[in-house]
Amino acid sequence: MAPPTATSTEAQTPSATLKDTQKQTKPEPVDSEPYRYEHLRPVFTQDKYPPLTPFTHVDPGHRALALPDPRALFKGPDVRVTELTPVLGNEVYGINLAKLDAEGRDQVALEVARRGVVVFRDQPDFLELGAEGWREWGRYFGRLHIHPTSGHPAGIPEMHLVYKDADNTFNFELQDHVTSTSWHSDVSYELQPPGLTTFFLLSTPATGGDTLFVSQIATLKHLSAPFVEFLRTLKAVHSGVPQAEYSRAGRRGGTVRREPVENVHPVVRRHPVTGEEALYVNAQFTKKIVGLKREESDTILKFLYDHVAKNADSQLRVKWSPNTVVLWDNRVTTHTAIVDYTNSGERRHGARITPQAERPIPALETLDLGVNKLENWHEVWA
Ligand SMILES: O=C(O)CCC(=O)C(=O)O
Ligand SMILES: [Fe+2]
Repeated sequence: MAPPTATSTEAQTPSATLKDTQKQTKPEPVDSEPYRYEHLRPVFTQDKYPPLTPFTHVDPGHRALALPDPRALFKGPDVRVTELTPVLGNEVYGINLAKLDAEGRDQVALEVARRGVVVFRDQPDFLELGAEGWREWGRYFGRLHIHPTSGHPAGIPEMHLVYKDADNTFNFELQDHVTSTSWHSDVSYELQPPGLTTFFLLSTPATGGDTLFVSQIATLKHLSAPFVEFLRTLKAVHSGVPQAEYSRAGRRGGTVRREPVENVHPVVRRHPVTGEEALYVNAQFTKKIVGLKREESDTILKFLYDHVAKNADSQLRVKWSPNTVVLWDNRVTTHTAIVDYTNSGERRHGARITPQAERPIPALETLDLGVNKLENWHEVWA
């Protein structure tokens, strides 16, 4: 028997789809209140800074190792710690970051090194610290980095901002890309890139705007022993040039505060405190494996970037809620923003404090990073 057919009336006037209904009922974003963090919106001053100079980094995580219990802070009676995935990330309730003494901060540094990412909930005091408090917090963990191109709040150049609302986008320009995903380790082009990094949202969309992390210790562990052995022998160029050119082209406020640099880092680095080995290349800043032919370098880097992007079993997606402060270790993780809240017109306003750490330590002790760091890689690349 033939299946029942729709009547001609039904065929001509289909009922409204769910999408149509949502179009009619979706509320307009309302932002009538004065914005509480107006003074922390990004400015793009034309200040100029000299090149960064080398310094000796002493990692506070080392000091925690000398304590009778290096994790005592996380075992307090009111503290709740949840491992968010087996390989990466803890969520912590019951510790007030703004009130920690030196021993507490040292233990935080060690915990972030151990777990890659630590999500501290309920931190209203931290959000209210203000410029001096945030600087003092960051300086405890290393020399504060001033970003060469990004926006910062007026008078606080040590604070890198991400900002998006219905009318403005700084740092999240999708342009002609099919996704906002852009895996990176922050400013890895510096000779001494960041270690423990602090990030918090001053304004959080109701849903969306999560941050995605990957453990580069875990991604490395997924690779075969002979391949890892080969990777340990390699070093790669990380470049700040495209980022500076992007600004010089008139975008993101057109700011280039410091001339861009390129530095060579080991493809596999060793964490100075935990001793763990981590893959240290990222799609945003790593340009070339030194000494390989262009096609060899491109193929290996593409494989590694795909591996990182696809490895859900090494990833963690952090959902933001108001008063959350997230600390990550840029030496052993990479991350990407997720810009999926564009239709709501909601504001997302994030602030990062970025202490620099040691020059990356090669996992292979004998790997020579070179005095002439760039080894004419441009000649090969051009
Ligand atoms: O907005 C985010 O979720 C991450 C932004 C980011 O990558 C950064 O500030 O380092
Ligand atoms: Fe970042």
